[in-house]
Parts: sequence; structure tokens; C-alpha cells
Amino acid sequence: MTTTYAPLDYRSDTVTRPTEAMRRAMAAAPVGDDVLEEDPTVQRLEAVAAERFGHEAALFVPTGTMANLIAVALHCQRGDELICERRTHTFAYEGTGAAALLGVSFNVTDTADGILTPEWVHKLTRPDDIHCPVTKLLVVENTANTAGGRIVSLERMAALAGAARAHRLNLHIDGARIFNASVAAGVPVADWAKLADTVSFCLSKGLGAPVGSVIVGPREAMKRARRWRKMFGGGMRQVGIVAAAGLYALENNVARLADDHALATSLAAALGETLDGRFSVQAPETNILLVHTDSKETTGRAVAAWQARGILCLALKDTMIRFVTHMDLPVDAVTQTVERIKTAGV
Ligand code: TLP
Repeated sequence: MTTTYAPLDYRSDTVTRPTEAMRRAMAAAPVGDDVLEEDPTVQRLEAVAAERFGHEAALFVPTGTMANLIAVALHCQRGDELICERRTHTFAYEGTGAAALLGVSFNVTDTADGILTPEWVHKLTRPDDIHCPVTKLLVVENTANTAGGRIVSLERMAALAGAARAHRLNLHIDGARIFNASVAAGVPVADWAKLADTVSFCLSKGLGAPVGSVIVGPREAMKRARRWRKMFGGGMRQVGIVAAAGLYALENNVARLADDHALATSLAAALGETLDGRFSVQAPETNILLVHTDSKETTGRAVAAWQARGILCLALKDTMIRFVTHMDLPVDAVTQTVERIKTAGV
């Protein structure tokens, strides 16, 4: 007899589904044609986001990937270069769209903790030499996703912003999960945002909305961003129906991210006790938990064995498995996960 297991989906916080209350807010939203700048709900979301981040203006976009691409378009021209850590989403998981679509190259390096240092900004920035591309942009992810949801502290971000300024680089923060950083560190998002030229954040991850990201920055830049969004095919019509989910998320789902962090911490402790010496559990700082393994074989066997018991997680590297906690996991997720892993026998 085969047992069927209710899925415990740790692949990403993007898997969250809108709640009944969020769906009600969506259904009730007043809408208009947003390309004609007539959608009151989108306008309210953009105003709330700009205010929350302490920037002049904001633009609602379909995805975090488009937000990052627009940021690169705002700060760089064809032939310019941006610098970032190798694990940064913009470089690692966006098909290098900035290179393919905008002609902007990447200069990347590995760091021990997945976050650049000011020294690296100095090293990576090109000299003023016609043989080199012009380095224009520093991209910093907060939280740093595949580094284990690490928080870029305010001090470190200030140091990075200072290094960027010293080289006349602009700073874009990919804050896909900046609210996780904010809740965990007790730092308002505006404190990080004021160090940056532009910031993007996702509504569709831990905040629980089905779709959407927002980019914030100076009014003039957001006007240009609107043009880029249209060029990329991201001009949307009665999209207030989706923006309403984002507004609901900002009003209701930020503080509760602390629950996701607590879940990741207890899952880490439980996995640390359950898994054998082939695995090493990295202490999570927010809602992303990395389990490092001794080999590709161990990774493959573990992910398959756990999946057969309904535990879904992602092998992001040959020797690294990612668990992400979020609001759709049951309250007894840790107990269930440990029970199933014990019987999985990797
Ligand atoms: N990240 C996804 C995957 O693409 C890996 C995930 O499950 O974590 N910036 C960061 C830091 C991200 O983590 C992501 C998505 C994005 C940008 C892109 O957002 P979307 O998926 O809305 O384009």
C-alpha cells in the first residue's frame, strides 16, 4: 500500500496562494486602464510603496525580473557594466537579460558570505581606460537569496553605498525579500532604501500576493521606468485587480514574516538533529534555509526520497538544497517534516 502525503512545499515562498481575504480585496478593487495612468488602485499601491521606502515615486511591474531589468536600463547604457556578487539573482537567474536585451555586461566575483564588500567594489570597478567598459552600477540583493536569505546589515549597505559613490556608481537594491530583512533586523525598509538610487521589492514572495513587484526611486527615473516597462511589454490595463493584492499584502502580511523566520529556525534545529554527517545545516537569518551536502549523489538521493514523502525542496547546486518557509505551510510543518525524513532513509 502506498501512502499519499500532503505536500509540504518548501521550494519557494513564491508558491503561496492568495487567501480569501486577499481575493475579496482584489474583487472589490476599483480599476482603470493603467497604461493611460487611470487605475486608482495601482496609483494607491505606488503611492504607498514610495512612502514606505522614502522615495519620490514607484512603479508597479509584473515581476522581480522585470524590475531588475528596468533598474539596469535606468542606470546603464549599452556597453556599460554592472558589478555584483556571483550568486545575485540578476546575474544567476535572469538569463542575463541585462546583457542580452540591454547590452550591459556583468563583472562578478564570489565572496565568502555571498555579499560584496566595499573592497570588492574597488577591485571590480574598471579604470577609466578606453579598453574597458564603463562600470556604472552596483547591484546588491537584500536578503541575499542563495547565500541563505542573509541580511545585508545597514552598516554594510552604507559601506557599499559609500564605495559606489566613491566610484560614481549608482546603487540598485534588489529587495525582492527586503521586508524579510526589515522584520528580522528591526530596520525600516526606508533606512536601507535611502542609501540606494533605486530599490525593487516583490509582492509575490513571502508577502503572499499572486503577482507583482514594485520599483521605487526618483520621480524622473520612474517616468523613464514607465517607458521601459512599456517597451518590455509590461504595460498592463485594469491591473488594479492585482495591485489590490499587493496593497493587502503590505497592510496585512509584513509583520507575520516573523513567523516564517521562526519556522525556518526551528526547522534548521530539527534537521540538524535528524540528518547525518553527510549534511550540514546553515543557520537561517530569515525564511531561507540551506542544507549543504557532501556530494551530488547525496543531494539527488535526498531530494528524491523527500519528494516521495511530499517534502518539496530545491537542489540549487550539486551540494546545496534550499528550503523556504512561508505562510502556506501548516503550523506543524517541522514535526511532519522530521517524521517523514526519518522514514525516508536517504
Ligand atoms: N527568485 C526565485 C527563483 O527565481 C530563484 C526564488 O524562488 O527565490 N530577485 C530575487 C532576489 C529573487 O529571489 C527573485 C525570484 C527575483 C528577483 C525575480 O522575481 P520574479 O520571479 O518575480 O521575476
